[in-house]
Amino acid sequence: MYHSKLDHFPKDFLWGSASAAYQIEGAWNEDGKGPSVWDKFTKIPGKTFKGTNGDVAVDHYHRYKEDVSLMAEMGLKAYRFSVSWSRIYPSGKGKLNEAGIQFYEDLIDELRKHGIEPIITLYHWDLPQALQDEYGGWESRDIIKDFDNYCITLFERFKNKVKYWVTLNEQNIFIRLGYEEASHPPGVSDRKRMYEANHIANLANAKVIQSFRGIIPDGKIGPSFAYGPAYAYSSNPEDVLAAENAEEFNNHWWLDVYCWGEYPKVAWKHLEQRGLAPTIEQGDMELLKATKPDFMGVNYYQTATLTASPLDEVFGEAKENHDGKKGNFVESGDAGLFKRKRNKSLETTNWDWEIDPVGLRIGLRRITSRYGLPVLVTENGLGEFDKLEENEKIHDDYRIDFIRKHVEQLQAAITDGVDLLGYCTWSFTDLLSWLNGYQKRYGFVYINRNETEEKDMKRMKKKSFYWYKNVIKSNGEEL
Ligand code: BGP
Repeated sequence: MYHSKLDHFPKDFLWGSASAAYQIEGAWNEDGKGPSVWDKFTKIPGKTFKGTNGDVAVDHYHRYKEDVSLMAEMGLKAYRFSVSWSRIYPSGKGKLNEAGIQFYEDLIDELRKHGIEPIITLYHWDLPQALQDEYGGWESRDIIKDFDNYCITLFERFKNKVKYWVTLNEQNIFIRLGYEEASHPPGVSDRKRMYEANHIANLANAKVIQSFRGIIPDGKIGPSFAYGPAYAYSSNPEDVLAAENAEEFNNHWWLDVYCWGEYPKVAWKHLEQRGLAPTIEQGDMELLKATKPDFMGVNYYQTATLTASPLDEVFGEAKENHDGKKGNFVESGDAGLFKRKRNKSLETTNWDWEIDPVGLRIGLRRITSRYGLPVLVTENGLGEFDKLEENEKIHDDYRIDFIRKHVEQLQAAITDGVDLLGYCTWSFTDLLSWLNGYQKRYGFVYINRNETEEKDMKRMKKKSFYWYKNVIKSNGEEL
């Protein structure tokens, strides 16, 4: 669809940026914080790039005022950050750690002081280790009440200060990588357990939305979903069907539950026949049906292009690119359903992620057509090597180009009819990439550290900082 004239971005559009506690805060054991599953997992040899962890990260815990003042200088309208559950409840439940919650209150006040809208993510993967040890974390229904209690604590404390809330960050990623691919904690590879844990996470998500309604009736809440819209590799109907399979199993499997309280029929039948469908207890579906998010949070990085896969297909071991050496793509998939192919129309980053701005528009439109909900882009950005040049200059024109092309597609999507609340880039400062160390940089602000040396962690504004500042100032008119 081409438009002869584009709509303007809405006046109150949330031009933002995002982060996650474990990736920026550091202070992993300070002021009463308990350990999280990531504190433990990253210490197991061979799990992360060069053994990196978030013990110190980019020291945001001690430098948050400096970071917020940079946000203010940029004119940021919104900042999405996550709360570390084990700072609030060091053992996941029980006694509240006042120093932990105070840190977030101070951060929120600092943001508000500068007119920046806080968007809180309640869970960005750093589960209290105590709950993993006690009952297996997401594999036990006990987590539903503990997560609810932790969220209620935050709702009560910040109900007059925070309007926008994100429940679970990328449930589809932390569940799949944690329970199928074993590359995230708890490092399990068992599909049955994955689908069970996922169902429990769905229930926890629904439960906190229910609690939220009673405490912050005029607030807005929704999950952040890692949406990779599926394309058919060719116009061969078998490939089109493969792409539909991928939408069903990789996307609707989560989105339908969030928005409609239902599992998609085709995927359910397939999993049930294989003994993989989750256990549904009395009252589960009623709870899922009773809650609906106010918006769909979308983390968008790339699309997926699929071809048909026969039942007896055997896939080579998927080798992930964690070192930024291009060309590691291995075809992977689900035998009988789909196989992922390289999309020949798209360029890739050095980490082999396909760059596809139009895919963002397609994803936003699919959500709008299927669910009719407003959308908040909660993450989008480019992880690249950056070069610190003379006089502390970082010429990240490739990042500007990436974000510009995505923002153009946002405007096209708005013109198409998508109700878009805002756009949070990933990320504001450079930070720790879970499995890729510090060299895969995403920020507008360079942090002077690398995998092996913490250095002075000086904050330096990249070229993209000034560019995004002007995008915000012109409300998206000057790209
Ligand atoms: C998303 C996560 C973020 C962030 C981002 C970039 O999946 O929600 O926390 O890490 O991806 O990913 P990576 O760090 O692997 O490049």
